[in-house]
Order: sequence, then C-alpha cells, then structure tokens
Amino acid sequence: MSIDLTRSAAFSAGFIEWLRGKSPILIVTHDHPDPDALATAYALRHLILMKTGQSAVIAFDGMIGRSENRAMVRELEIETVALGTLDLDEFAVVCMVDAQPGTGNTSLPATCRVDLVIDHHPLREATGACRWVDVRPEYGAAASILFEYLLAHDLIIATRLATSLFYAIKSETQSLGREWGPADRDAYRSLLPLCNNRILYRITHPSLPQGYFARVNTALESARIYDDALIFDLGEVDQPEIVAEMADFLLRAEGVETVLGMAECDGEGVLSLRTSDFSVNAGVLIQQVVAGAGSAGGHNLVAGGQLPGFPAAPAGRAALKAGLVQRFLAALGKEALPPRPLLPE
Ligand SMILES: [Mn+2]
Repeated sequence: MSIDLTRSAAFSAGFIEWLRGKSPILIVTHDHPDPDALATAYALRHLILMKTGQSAVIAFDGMIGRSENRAMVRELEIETVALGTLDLDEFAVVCMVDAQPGTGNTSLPATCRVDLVIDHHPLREATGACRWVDVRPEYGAAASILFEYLLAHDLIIATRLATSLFYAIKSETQSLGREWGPADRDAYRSLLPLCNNRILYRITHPSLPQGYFARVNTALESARIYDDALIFDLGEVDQPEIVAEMADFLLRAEGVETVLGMAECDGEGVLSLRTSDFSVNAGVLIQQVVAGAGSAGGHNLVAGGQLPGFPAAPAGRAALKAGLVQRFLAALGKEALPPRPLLPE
C-alpha cells in the first residue's frame, strides 16, 4: 500500500464530527448515475452509518439504464430513491458525490444548499462555497476516495461494499486502462480479494434487451469517419448512457482516435466524447462543440454534455446537429475532409 491516508483521514473525520446529530441526511449523485456515482454514494452512506449511527438517503434524477449498472444495483441491493419525490427543505445535510453543484448533469436545484462534495472532476468555482469539499481530479474514480475514508477509519469492508467499490473503479477506469492514478490502483488491488467473483461476473455479463442490439446497429450504421475522428448519431434513445457506451465501443475502431456520439433523450440532446489522443483534451473539446448551447464537462479522455430544449422540428434538429459536427471537426482541424462510412455501403 503506497497511499498516504493523511488527507482522507483528516477530511472524513472533520465532516463526520460536523454532521453528527444532524438529520435527515441526503446523498445526491449526478443524473443517470454510473457505477462510480452509485458505489461512492453507497460507501458514504455506510461510513456515516458506521461512525454516527445515522442513516442517509441516496437519491438521483433520471434512471439507471445500462444493463450492467442495473445488475449492480440489483445484485448489491443498493437502495435509492427518485430525487423528484423528496422535499429537499427537509434535509439537514446534503451531500453530493461524483458531481459538483450547478453542473448540467445534476438536477438538484441550484438554490439547494450542498454541504459536502466528494468528486474527481475538475474543481468548479461554485463548489468553493460548500462547507466540505474534497475534489481530487487526479483520481480516476470517486470510489477510490471513499475507499481511503473507509481505510482511514479502520472499517471492515464487507463483500457487497467491496464489490461495488471494485466494480466502480473497474468500470470507470476500464480496468485501470484509462484515466487512473496510483490511488485507484491501490484501491483496486486491495478490494479485489474482498469481492464476490460470482456477483462481479453477473454484473459484467448481464443479459441484454433486444433494444440494445438495435442501438448498436444504429451506432454502426450512422458512424462516419473523418481521418481519425468518428461521429455517430443514435437518434431518439430512452436512456442517455447508451451514447457513452457506444462511444467507448467505436473508439476501438482501427485508426480512430476521437469519437463524438450524439442522441436525443426526453427532449434533451445528449453528447459523449471519447479520445485516445493525449494531445486532445476531451473536457475542453466538448465545451467548444456545445458552444454555449448547453452544458458539458469531463476529463482529458472522457467527456459528456447535455443540450436542453432540443428542437422538436426535424429541420431544427438537423441544423443543430450540423452545427455540433461542424464545431467538432473545426476544433480538430478536419472540417474540410469528406466523411467515409465505418461500414461498407
Ligand atoms: Mn466518476
């Protein structure tokens, strides 16, 4: 173990003492939470319960769409509630994990006070107004931060908790292949022997609905390649996570280094950006693509964005999408290139 737990020990001891006796407690993740968001919330609830005896509610807006993530919640029995069903004024403490207040990927109203933020995305200025802030952009997964808190408090990490944290780090960093740091590697190695392998296998190999294969088909058929950049469009989808999943998939196409995926979900545009080119910063590039028409953010190699109020009329949609494509290609210096399809015509 090479990690220094000093920071984690001091920070977690501080907020635990602060929230002792304050209840009820809310833990919010970003909308449509991924394994990292879910495991971080789950571990934070466990930490608070073990240290103070107080329970907390985990809530988010949107849905868990991806089959692997649904299997994770089912297999590990992670209890959550819909954010929209809660009276936010009732909560004495509001915690946010794997996200920061005011970002486009959380539906928590901007007027709602957030007391504690634990995240690994680049620090936002507004987050500085929160009472407790532990933001570590050098970490591949927020779950690795929670692992350190549990370790610092000498808590036993039982099978289900270990499996959820391990799966979070595994999926978020693609098994320590992307955007990981030394802390993620330490957590991953420490958690592996504590996991239930059969549960892990059921999470990573869920059965997939027919609609999933239809999305794969749309992604492949719509994919257009401009030199080493690929763009695909899923059209209307019922869950936004599929865009990121297909972006990861298509990034594996030979010769492709950067992928932009788009779709519409519930009247909102959904963007996902992936790159394996270290001279491209996905988080910066997606801001240029969105260009004020929505919100976006991300890390060096992975980013996402939302465009609220996606035009309902076909012509409006086409114009908006053409603008996104044009700005993406221009930012990469590829706007003059003719596209070629991924699949032979
Ligand atoms: Mn995360």
